[in-house]
Amino acid sequence: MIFEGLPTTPRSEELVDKAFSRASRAGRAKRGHEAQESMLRTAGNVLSDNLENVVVSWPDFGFDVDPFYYELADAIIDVDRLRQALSQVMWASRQIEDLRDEYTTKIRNADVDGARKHRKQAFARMADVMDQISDDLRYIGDSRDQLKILPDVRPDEPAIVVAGYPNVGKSAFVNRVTRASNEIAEYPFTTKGVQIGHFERNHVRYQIVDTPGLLDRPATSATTSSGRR
Ligand SMILES: Nc1nc2c(ncn2[C@@H]2O[C@H](COP(=O)(O)OP(=O)(O)OP(=O)(O)O)[C@@H](O)[C@H]2O)c(=O)[nH]1
Ligand SMILES: [Mg+2]
Repeated sequence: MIFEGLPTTPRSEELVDKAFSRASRAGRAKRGHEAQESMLRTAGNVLSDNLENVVVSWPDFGFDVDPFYYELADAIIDVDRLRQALSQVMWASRQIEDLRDEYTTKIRNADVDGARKHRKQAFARMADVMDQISDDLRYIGDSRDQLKILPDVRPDEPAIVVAGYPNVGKSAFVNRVTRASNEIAEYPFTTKGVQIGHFERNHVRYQIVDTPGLLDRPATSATTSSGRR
């Protein structure tokens, strides 16, 4: 499934902590200008690399995402908002690289005291960029957590959806025609999520989808019903 392998998304503060602590370790190994430059490059690289990794771990919604998964994702999260967040994070990654390069030059052209001031100013500006994308990173992380658990439906294979009233034997039927062992019980609302099984007939692979029982009333009253036939 296209969203299955998405890695966890770091938070802004988490990345800033990681970048600045790596930077101070790098700085301790050196003296004077070299220490400041090394700190700056380390922090800049950690931030820009991690941000870029967040963005490239996602498929391109314009090209790589099948319309089925695009619509499914859009029913759960706001795909436009997600794409905006991803482009903001890419922007931030570039912005931090620019700051790294701009301040590297400044450090090289300054005296030792000035070099330290420039490095501090660069860190403050990087932290500011990270602050500006903290909501975007959070939105990307939440989206990832929700999309990652979508069922593995192949848009190019025929699918049969078994839907109906609770406790009528949907799961029992799906288990009989596939090798699935979905939970079967003598009370309603046994099946909670969507389960996918497969069978083959005349060399065609079919997907068969077991679903939770449906009632023609809202789910809130369904879950409070007594559960006896
Ligand atoms: N007599 C009889 N009982 C069946 C048959 N199929 C299923 N059952 C029983 O009906 C009960 C419900 O079966 P499930 O397969 O869990 O029903 P379901 O539609 O998946 O139920 P939910 O997931 O809760 O909506 C179980 O006790 C099954 O053993 C059948 O063909 N005949
Ligand atoms: Mg069931």
